[in-house]
Order: sequence, then structure tokens, then C-alpha cells
Amino acid sequence: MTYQHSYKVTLSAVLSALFISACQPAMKTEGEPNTVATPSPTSEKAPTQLKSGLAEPLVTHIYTADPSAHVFEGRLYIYPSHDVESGIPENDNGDHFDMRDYHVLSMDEVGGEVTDHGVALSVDDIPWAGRQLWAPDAAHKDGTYYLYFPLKDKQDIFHIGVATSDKPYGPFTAQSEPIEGSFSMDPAVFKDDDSSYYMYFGGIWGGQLQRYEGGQYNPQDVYPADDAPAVKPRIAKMADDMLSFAEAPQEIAILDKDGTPILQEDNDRRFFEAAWMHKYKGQYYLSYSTGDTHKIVYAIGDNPYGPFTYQGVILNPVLGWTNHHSIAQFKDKWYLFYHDSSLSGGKTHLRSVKMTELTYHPDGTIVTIDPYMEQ
Ligand code: FUB
Repeated sequence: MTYQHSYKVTLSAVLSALFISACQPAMKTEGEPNTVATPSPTSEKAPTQLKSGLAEPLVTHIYTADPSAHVFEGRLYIYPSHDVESGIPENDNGDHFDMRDYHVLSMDEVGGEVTDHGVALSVDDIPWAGRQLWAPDAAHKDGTYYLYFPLKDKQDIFHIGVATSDKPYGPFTAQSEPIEGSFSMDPAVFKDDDSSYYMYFGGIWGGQLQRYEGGQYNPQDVYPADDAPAVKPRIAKMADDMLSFAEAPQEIAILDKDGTPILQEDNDRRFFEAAWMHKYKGQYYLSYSTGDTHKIVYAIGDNPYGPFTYQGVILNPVLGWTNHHSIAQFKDKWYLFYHDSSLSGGKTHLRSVKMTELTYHPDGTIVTIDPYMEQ
């Protein structure tokens, strides 16, 4: 552990009408500039922090994003990306997300002190590293903690790596090679009730998943036709060693309620990135980001592989281009972990992790969260 840093969390925020309008998300389509005033690109901390909405950032001394939350040993651990100002111009490949290490956050209770456990893994300590440590996840099995991370190799192709530690907060030691057969990004590892572990992964555009349409890697970005089924997220069961896949990754079908596949042109509902799995009352909830329509949505199935039937929106767009989340139960409540760019004044690549309670309707559907409205 290099250092510890503790912060007091404030989870409630009162919104005025002015505040609500100031917090409307900076919607951005391909190639458009940010529409929100941003701080100097050379300063990591924003001089013009916007109001936060439903929740405040869990920490403010660093930028954090893509939170994957787990309860280990009765404590809530959050595995986020560590956003930094690299000065790399924004583009559709996400080159501006040039993250170089991970910090693990934890807390004993919601609203209590948040501990930053310092650098848990650095790109400099990953033998196969090229660049860009994107959204990570973690798992625990038989006394070992596993940190799963997407990273471009020296040929600029994303794979998923794994690092181990005997502590949930690291430091983690990376394997010498990425997970064999892994590709694309945004790993999420789910432990089922029978102690089987599954990795969900993939993301289009900068996440390169579209390059695997047809089954083989193709350096060209090839997308299905608009009226064809959308690019699908992938699942692979983890081997007993948690360092490898037990099977070749399989495509996950996401269907409309009439049983037809969600189509490529359906940007409001098709998979983009940030898959997450959680189980509630015996059903499997696959949630994900719709990317360029900036929503977190979900679909329900009766087994880890799906098919999953689309249900609706969990989280409406946040300030900043990306929307990425996780869902976990802590003590007797469910929580949504997400990020936005309020702390950086709207900078797409300088985000902050937040959390808020997630609730279900009696039929098991999820109550949609608007990040800038009182619930
Ligand atoms: O943080 C880099 C990338 O942005 C993540 O991997 C995506 O899910 C998006 O949040």
C-alpha cells in the first residue's frame, strides 16, 4: 500500500431549478466538441465544478470512473478506472482515456469514510502493456483476489488481463500475458450461487468488439447492417484457476419482448459497452451502456448465458459522454455505482464515481434513476 486517503461522503443533494438545468448532460454525438465549459487541459482538478445532482463524488482528490463494486469480507470495495489528464485530443477511439494505473476504494458503511488504498496496479508493471487501462473488475476465490483489466497490447489491440493479490486492495501482480482468447474490453466477473464464475465483456467503437464480427479478428471496423442483430456482448465461464477461460467466449443474445433480436440501428437499446451481471430473486439481470445514447439499460434472463429480454432504463444520461455502472447489494440494500463529469466541469475523460440506492418494483423491474432529479 503506498498511501491511504480518507474522505467523508455526502450522499444526498438538494436540487434547485437552476441546479437541475446546470446539470443537464452534455450530449455529444460523434465528432462534436463538448458543450460544457471545461477546465484547463493541463490541470487535473477543475476550477468550475458543476453541481452533482443525486449524489456527490465518492472521492475528489483524484478522478475515478467505471466503478465495479463488490462486498469482500463485509466491506464495500470499488474498483474504478483512474482518469487522468493526458493532453491527448478527444476522438472516437477514446484515445483521450489514457489511464495508467488503478486505485481501489473501500468503505465500511454507506455514507462513511471512503479509503483510497493507493496504486493497486500500474501499467508499468504489466509485461504485455501497450496503453490505456480501461474499466476493471475484481473477484475473490479461495483467499486470492483477482483484478481483471482491459488494456491495449503493443500492437494497439485490446485484450483482458488479470492480476492477483492476497488482499482485496492489492497491490496486484499481473500475469505475463493477457487471458488467452480474450479480446475487447470492459470485463465484469459474476459469481453465481453455485460458485461458478463468468466473465461478461466487450464494447464497440474504441472497445474494438466490432472487429470480431464473423468470429475472426479483422483490423477493419465492421458493423452489422442497420436492420441486422446488433453486435453482442460476450460471456465465458472462468476456469478453476480464475486466470483463464474454461470455454471459448460465446455471444449473448439480447431480445425484444416479442423474441426478436435488438437491432444494430436501435441505438437506444442495443449493447455498446459496460456489461454487468447481477442476480435478483433468482433472475439474471444483464445491464449495459447504450454508448452514444448515454443510457444504462437492462435485460433479464433465466440463466447466465441468456438469452436476455430487454426491460428498460436503469440510469438516464449523466453529465459527460460515457455512462458506466455496476450494481451490488450491501447489507440490506441494493446500490447503483456510476460516474459523471460534474467535478471536472463536464470533461468527458475526467469523471468521478458516485453511488445511489437502486430499488425494484414488486414485479422485479428496476425503478429508473434520473441522476439529476430528486427521486
Ligand atoms: O473508461 C474508459 C472507457 O469509457 C470504459 O472502458 C468504457 O466503459 C467507458 O466508460
